[in-house]
Amino acid sequence: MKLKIGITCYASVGGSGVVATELGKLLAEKGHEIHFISSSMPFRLTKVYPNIYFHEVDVNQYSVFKYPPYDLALSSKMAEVAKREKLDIIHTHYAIPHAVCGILAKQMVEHEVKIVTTLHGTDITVLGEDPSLKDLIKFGIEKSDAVTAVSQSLVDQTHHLISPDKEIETMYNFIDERVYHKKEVQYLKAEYGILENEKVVIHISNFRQVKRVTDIVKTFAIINKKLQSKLLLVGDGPEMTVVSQLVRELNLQDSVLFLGKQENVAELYSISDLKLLLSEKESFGLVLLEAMACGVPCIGTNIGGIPEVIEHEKTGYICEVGDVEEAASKAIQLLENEQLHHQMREASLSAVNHKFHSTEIVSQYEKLYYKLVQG
Ligand code: GMT
Repeated sequence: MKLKIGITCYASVGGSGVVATELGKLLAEKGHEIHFISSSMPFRLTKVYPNIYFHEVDVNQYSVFKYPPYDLALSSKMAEVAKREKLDIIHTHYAIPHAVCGILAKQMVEHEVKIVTTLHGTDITVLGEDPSLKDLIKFGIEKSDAVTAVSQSLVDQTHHLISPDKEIETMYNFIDERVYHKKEVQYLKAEYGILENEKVVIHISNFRQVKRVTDIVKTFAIINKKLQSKLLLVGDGPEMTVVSQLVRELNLQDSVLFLGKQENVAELYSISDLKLLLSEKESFGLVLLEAMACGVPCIGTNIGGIPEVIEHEKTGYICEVGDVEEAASKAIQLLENEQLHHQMREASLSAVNHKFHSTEIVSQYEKLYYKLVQG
């Protein structure tokens, strides 16, 4: 039996939107009918699929509204699509407002539609700390028919911070292996002015404070003293000014390349030797998986879901938050030892191909949907 599934996510750039869109695409490839319901077309939805539909939420700008009521417009659109298309499932990504909107929509629909909510991280670890939202998030979780979270750590944090009376299942994130793999683009090194023998360290993020990009620069400064190297900083965000100032202060302008937001990051990983993610909050760290799939070992911090993605001393290293000396020492150890680098590269590829393989994760979601629909 093929299912009709509505998916609501943040359509703009961001890990939760990426995972939701990739899930929709792979479910469509398995024959299910997918209806994206969101404010704009999910940015990864670049190809035509005959069984994927997009329903845009249009917000009424009526003058009596001080704030345009997006949440109500979304709930109403979810209900409209669910009724017309006879959806079996609405899968909402991110608790606020999506899960709550899904629950409202469910009540407006006459047939039985099941709400699945996936928690992605900041919806719990940041918004869950706001007393004005905590009970609403708890409501969204408890009233969903099933709830998943992208790491065991996020499951634990949700119970700790919100205490919902609900079972939450861990379903790891995944990537499309057809997109993320090592590509033969070594010529790019020369095009970026990187010497053949230079080691390349990469960081990709939205440059928010939680990502501690200044720690990335400080770590790289230590690496750069010991090894001929370049740092690729990919992405943009609020911390960019502070980061570029630090690069100047440390006199690293010739060794740090600011690449801004980039689409084809598999090419950039393909010329990289090491990935750094030194965040203070991170429920999973999708960028780690992207790097690992391209054969790049990672160093990350001992927080959130990162230790579930990087296996310490096997696929990379785990360091304490803020300990840039330790991160740099591990990086140097790894970059100087070709055999160790090869072992960690192979172990990373194997983790992506087994523990985090898209086929496995998508079938976990499918099983959950069938369990709900078939009772
Ligand atoms: O802060 C971000 O990186 C964006 C955020 C999002 O909503 O897309 O990412 C969260 O969800 C991703 C997909 O599940 C996870 O890989 C990120 O670790 C998580 N971010 C945080 O927990 C800070």
